[in-house]
Amino acid sequence: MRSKSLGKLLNIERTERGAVLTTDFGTLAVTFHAPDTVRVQAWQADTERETFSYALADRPTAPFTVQWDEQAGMLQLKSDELTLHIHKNPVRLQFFDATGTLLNEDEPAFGISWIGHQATAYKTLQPDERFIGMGEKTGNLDRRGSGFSHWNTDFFGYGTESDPLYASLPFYIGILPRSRRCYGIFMDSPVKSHFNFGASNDRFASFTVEEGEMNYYFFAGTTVADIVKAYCRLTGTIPLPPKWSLGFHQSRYSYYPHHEVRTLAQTFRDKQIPADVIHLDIHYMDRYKIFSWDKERFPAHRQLIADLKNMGFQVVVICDPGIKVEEGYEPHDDGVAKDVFIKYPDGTYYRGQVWPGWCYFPDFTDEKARQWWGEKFAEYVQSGIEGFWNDMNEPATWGQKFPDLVEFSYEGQTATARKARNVYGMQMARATYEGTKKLMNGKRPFVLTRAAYAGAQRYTALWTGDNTSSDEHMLLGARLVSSIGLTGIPFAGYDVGGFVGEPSVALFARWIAQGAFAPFFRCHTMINTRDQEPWSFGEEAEAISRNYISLRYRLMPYIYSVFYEASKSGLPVARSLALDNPYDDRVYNTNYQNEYLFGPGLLVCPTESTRTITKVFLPEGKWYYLYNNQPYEGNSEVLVESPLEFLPVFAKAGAIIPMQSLVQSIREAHDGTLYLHVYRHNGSSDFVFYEDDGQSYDYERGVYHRRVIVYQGASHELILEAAEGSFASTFTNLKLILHGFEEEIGDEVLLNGQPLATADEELALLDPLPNFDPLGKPILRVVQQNKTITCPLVKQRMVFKW
Ligand code: NBV
Repeated sequence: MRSKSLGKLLNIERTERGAVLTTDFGTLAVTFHAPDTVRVQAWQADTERETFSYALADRPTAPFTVQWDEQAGMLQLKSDELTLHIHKNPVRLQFFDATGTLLNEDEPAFGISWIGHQATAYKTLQPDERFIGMGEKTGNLDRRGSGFSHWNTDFFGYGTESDPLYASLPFYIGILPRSRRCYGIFMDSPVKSHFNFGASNDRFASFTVEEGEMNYYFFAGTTVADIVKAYCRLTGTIPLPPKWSLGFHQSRYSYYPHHEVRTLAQTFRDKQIPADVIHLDIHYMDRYKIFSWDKERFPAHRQLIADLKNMGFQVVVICDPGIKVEEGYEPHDDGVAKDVFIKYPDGTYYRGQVWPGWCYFPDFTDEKARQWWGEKFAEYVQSGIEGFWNDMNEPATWGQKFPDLVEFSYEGQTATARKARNVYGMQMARATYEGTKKLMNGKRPFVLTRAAYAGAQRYTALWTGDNTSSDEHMLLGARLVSSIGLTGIPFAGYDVGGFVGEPSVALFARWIAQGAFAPFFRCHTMINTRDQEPWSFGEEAEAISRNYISLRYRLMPYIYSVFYEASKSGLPVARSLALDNPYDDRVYNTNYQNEYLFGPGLLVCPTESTRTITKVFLPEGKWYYLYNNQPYEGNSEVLVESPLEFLPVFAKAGAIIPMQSLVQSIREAHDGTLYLHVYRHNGSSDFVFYEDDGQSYDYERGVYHRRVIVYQGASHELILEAAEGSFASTFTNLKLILHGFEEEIGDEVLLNGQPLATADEELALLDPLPNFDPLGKPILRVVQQNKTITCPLVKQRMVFKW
């Protein structure tokens, strides 16, 4: 069998915003989806065409026009942001931006080719071209020279180069350092796919779908952020999560019986280590049967959950998709009666083995089954549970050989596992989200998933599965979460401390510090491992854990605002440095590739537990070492001390970081003061501060408090624009903390023209640790010296000038 590519143009049919081109081998359709987005589809006469995609968010686009210009050898389609050249013989594509700069082109010889039913788009590899994204993929930040497959896989104890893992997010961003341009490509097919970024070849980057239509979206944008946003316009953004889910989560496989759980909760409170969530893994169930409780281990689960709530804890329960084949077990009997399980082509139910034994599997690609699944959560919801952890949804079965011929409804179109597998987990998360949302009377559910496909962000957060307790995995986790963020899922995290194996004291302490700056922050570990709570590794690790978890809680106004931004635009919470500095080689240096911005203002530099001095890369601009305000010029590589008690973190000059007083859980009231940290710079910066009740959907009706904060460095002005929305802020006082000015600000500043006294204050973001070193090792200076201004916080515009 030989490969064959799209052939000579035979016929062009003009469509509303594109064209359908028939060639002597295969058909191509191009459609402008938005001014910066072109959809490309290619098929052969016997290809099964797509009629819908689970990835798309169906957001309408504003009207726009596409110019059509047909010439002898070429057809040109042009919007304000993107120009497409379609060469006629053979049919090949070139994409240009608004300035006429080439962004991407088909490999001239291969274009879109088929080998049998397998379709591949070949793109000319450009000199120095880099590739980022691809979601939950191991390896380096720059994907050049690597290849990946998308096939959701339960990979216990995966390695730092293993592929594929649990989630399929087939979207990447091409970076062209020579022309300083970038573009994005999302191949929207859940069928098993393969991406090659110049692996084992120096000629092309390619993406392959094993069968069905070649279907991809091309995005043009001036910045990487534009491209991520364009991808999220297409595939959707997160709903605002319940605020408690941004707190600290403690998990293990598994906490039981009930008194263990109570002791766990009480220990957090006794030790004054903030926490909001306890996860119950599979042992809470009666012999692993979903929607049941083990009555011996949890004889009064409703009481337990209510008591935990009174202590400020939410309970998240694990939910596996397998329904035990057992007559008399309600979900089994009801599922059979309602016919919601996936089947073999002969109409008999598929059975696979997982925790409960032989199981049937709900067909989450069927509306009826999603509905059925969603309703099954009634008991959990009545018990007070608001968080649902979807595991094993690749789907995973013992033997890991899910038969290809098993059939799924696929919204009435019938598809085998070859097509449905990669969307199964996402549709489980959707069924869980939609079902529990309906049951929760206007409260926001929290859903966490292991398996995902593009667009899953609309329903769920994601964690990176069964990692391992090692420094490499800790650093990989930072990279995975940044990469998942680039592909539309901002709410992501890893098992802090590692799932498989046991961390050293130092590794645990370091990991928890890093995890405090992960969008989803949870400690979790495997069955039969040693305890892995913040106090399980001795006093020093406990003090470090307390410090970093507390810092996260104090940062909550900032973190929640950053999540708000993610919910609006799709911008990640943990932002690879490639987002703002795509053309700087140092970003991709393997020594620096784990660094990221947590929100717009904090630079986090993950480093091994054993490294007491770390070389970090500081991008363009100016940076302040978080703990003591020490300024650093950016565009530099610097050595910083990194003893365990200090993870290197820097605030960006111009950063505006709202903080609050320390609380032990999200629902505990803070002291009413908004601590607004502003880091000196000469330029202009802004931040959107956002608040709402943190738990309902009332914000959709305007019940929120949103205010733009602008800092004009050159004119020494800080402007809090008038607050929008009908939510009354929980903050009534404002304390401005001006970093980097020292004595330059006098005794007074002006607020709306009226003088206001300043103060000189010392501030510590971390508590000093007891000195654990018998030799009295030097501890870094952790105290910042700042100018502060305190005043009532009002809704009206507030202009500070100094
Ligand atoms: O439910 C047990 C585990 C869970 O703790 C883990 O987080 C999942 O990734 N689960 C996998 C089942 C298999 C464990 C070997």
